[in-house]
Amino acid sequence: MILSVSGFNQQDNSDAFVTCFSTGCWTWTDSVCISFVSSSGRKCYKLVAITFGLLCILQAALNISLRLLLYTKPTTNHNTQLCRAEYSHQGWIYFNGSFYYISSWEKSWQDSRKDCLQRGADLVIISNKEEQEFTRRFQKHIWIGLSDQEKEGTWKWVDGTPLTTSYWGTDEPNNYQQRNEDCGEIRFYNTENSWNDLECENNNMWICEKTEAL
Ligand SMILES: [Ca+2]
Ligand SMILES: [Ca+2]
Ligand SMILES: [Ca+2]
Repeated sequence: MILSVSGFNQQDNSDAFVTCFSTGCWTWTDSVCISFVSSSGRKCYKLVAITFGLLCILQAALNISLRLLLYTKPTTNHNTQLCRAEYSHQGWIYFNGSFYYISSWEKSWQDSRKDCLQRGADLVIISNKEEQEFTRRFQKHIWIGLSDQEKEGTWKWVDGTPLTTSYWGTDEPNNYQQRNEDCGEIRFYNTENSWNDLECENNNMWICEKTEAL
């Protein structure tokens, strides 16, 4: 007897084939299920596998695209704007990559520095001409983060870096009248070379600087 099931042909010499209509499969007489896949079924499986693979690739491409879209500068810019707004609200001025806090009263150089440190900043370090111009615009005598307290005549910024480009006023620094002038201030604010060395115990206004770290 020959059985034909969905394209499957089988010679059954022992008459051992029986059907199992309840489960929709074919079984041998010992109840072992015959597993077979028709040629049209194989094609169907291949099509499903290829479609699934393509869907996976599309999903991966979509995920990568979304990540690239989310990791963009607008988010950073948004955070930067929020940060600037917050600092501005607290009285800081933003200029060229740093926030500056201008005091409204006077203290010694050391106490001024202490105030800056408590604000998470330090006395201003003047790194270029633009920053030098910025510090002059307040038209006040202002402590800056410069001193030669460690070694007379060797001027250093508060972060320990040596002074390279300077804006000393005429004949400054001079330890005027043999005074121990070890701290730097903006004094001659009407000229570009506005710096003076002064005794650190004098009271001045001061500028704190906090570098923008975003
Ligand atoms: Ca600076
Ligand atoms: Ca000195
Ligand atoms: Ca001086």
